[in-house]
Amino acid sequence: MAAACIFCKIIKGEIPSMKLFESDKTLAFLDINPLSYGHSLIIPKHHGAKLTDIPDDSLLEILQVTKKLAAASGVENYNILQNNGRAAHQEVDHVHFHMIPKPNQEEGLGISWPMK
Ligand code: IU
Repeated sequence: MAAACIFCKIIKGEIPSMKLFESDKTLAFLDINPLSYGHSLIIPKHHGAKLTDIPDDSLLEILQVTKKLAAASGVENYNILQNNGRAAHQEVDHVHFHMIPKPNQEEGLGISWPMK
C-alpha cells in the first residue's frame, strides 16, 4: 500500500467506490468518469505503478475477474485497456485495467476512442 495513492485508499475503504468484486488480491469497481455504461476498473491490491511491478499471479487473476465481470454483466462487446506512463495516458499510478463496454452499433452509441 502507498499512503498517498488514491486507489490504495479505495482498496482500504478510505474513499468510497461502487465495488463489483473483491478478493484478497483484486478489487473491481465502477470508473468514476465512465466512457460507457458499466465502465469498470480492475486493480491489484498490490501497489505498483506499472504492469512490470505486478506479480504474475495477480495479473492472471485480474484477467479472470475481468472475464467473469463481463459475462456476469451480460456485456458481450468490450475493450480491455491498461495504460503505462503519461505518454500512454496513464493518470493514476496504481496499475488498473479498464473494462469498457461497447454498446451495440445499432444503438448509435460509442465510446470515445482513443481515451482522453
Ligand atoms: P488512466 O488509465 O490512468 O488514464 O485511467 C484512470 C481512470 O481512473 C480514469 O478512467 C478515471 O475516471 C478513473 N478514476 C476513478 O475511477 N476514480 C478516481 O478516484 C480517480 C480516477 I482520481
